[in-house]
Amino acid sequence: MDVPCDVVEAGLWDDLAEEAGRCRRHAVVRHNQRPGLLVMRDGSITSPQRCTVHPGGAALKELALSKSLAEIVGEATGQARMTPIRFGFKFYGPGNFMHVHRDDRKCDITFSCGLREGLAPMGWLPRLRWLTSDQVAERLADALFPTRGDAFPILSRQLTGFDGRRIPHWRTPLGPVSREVLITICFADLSA
Ligand SMILES: O=C(O)CCC(=O)C(=O)O
Ligand SMILES: [Fe+2]
Repeated sequence: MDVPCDVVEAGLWDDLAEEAGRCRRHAVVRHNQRPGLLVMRDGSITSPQRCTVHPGGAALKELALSKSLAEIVGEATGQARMTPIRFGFKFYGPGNFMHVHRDDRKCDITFSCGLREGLAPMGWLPRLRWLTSDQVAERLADALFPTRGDAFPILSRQLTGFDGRRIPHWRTPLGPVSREVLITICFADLSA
C-alpha cells in the first residue's frame, strides 16, 4: 500500500533528509556473514546482509509516531492499534546488499521509502507469500537474489507498506558509486 503524500508534510521530509545526513557518520555496520537462509523460531528468515543502520532522531520519531500515519496503517490493515515497534535509517554504500529474507514475525506491515531520488527497486516474490518459511528456505537455498523475482519500487519520500513478514524480499548489491538512504518502519497490532 502507498501512503498518500499529504500524510507527511513536505517540511518533515526535509528534516528527515538532514537528520539522516547527521546520523550517517554514527551508523553501525550490520554485516551478517552466516551463509544461507536461516529459519528462525519466530518464522522469520535471516540471511547475509551488509549495510549500516541508525535508529534516527527526533524527525524519524515524529514520522513513525505520527497519528495520521497510524490511522492510515490501521485502515489499510483493518487493525485498530497499529504501533511502530521498530524504525530506523538504513544506509547502503557501494556493494552493500540484503539477501532474500522474511521480516520479523511481529511486523504486521513493513514500510519503506528512500530519501534520495533514483533508488533501485527491491526484489520480491509475492507469490511465495503463503508458503511456510521452511518451504521458502528450501526453494530459495541457491537463489540469494532470486532472478525470477519481481521488482518492487521503493520511491523517494513516498512510504510504501508491504507484508515483509510473509513475502520474501531482497536488495541486490549496489554499484561502485551508489549510496542510498532508506527509512524502514515496522508496525504491529498491539491491541490483541
Ligand atoms: O533495502 C530494502 O529496500 C529493504 C530493507 C529490508 O527489507 C529490511 O530492512 O528488512
Ligand atoms: Fe526486510
